[in-house]
Amino acid sequence: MKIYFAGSIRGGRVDADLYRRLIDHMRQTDDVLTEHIGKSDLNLMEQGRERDAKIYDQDTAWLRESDVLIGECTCPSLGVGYELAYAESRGIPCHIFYNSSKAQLSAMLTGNPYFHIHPYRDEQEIYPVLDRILGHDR
Ligand code: 6K6
Repeated sequence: MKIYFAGSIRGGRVDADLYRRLIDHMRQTDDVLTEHIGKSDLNLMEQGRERDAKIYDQDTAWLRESDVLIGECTCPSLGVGYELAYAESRGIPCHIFYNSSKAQLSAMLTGNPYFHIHPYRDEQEIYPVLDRILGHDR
């Protein structure tokens, strides 16, 4: 499966290590188009109109070719919210994970039955759910 993994960049990098572990797990079996989300590269934050236009064009192209969007939404991010709405408008299945002991999700996500919402309290709960979504019950 082609997976679009969405996680906060300019919204805050507090969960970057978690993103990297989730991406590493999914890469064992599937194709994660957005591996860079888990990198601890400070250039991620660099801004510039032309650079941002390229990021937008590339990310929306990847989204259109994805089979599924997996979002980690504990750290709120405008970009991830946009990607979720973009994926919904194109009928791409969206699975949203968030740590319910650390954050509350926007009602615009929890109130929309299109989204599959997966609250968790411990990271280890995520992996079997991911495996099931990707069709790899272990
Ligand atoms: C260079 C190398 C790696 O990353 C960069 C530059 N920044 C971005 N590159 C790719 N996608 C990005 C970048 N900044 C934001 N995004 C997309 O928006 C990602 O797909 C994330 O899921 C989402 C994060 O949005 P913000 O609002 O938290 O930045």
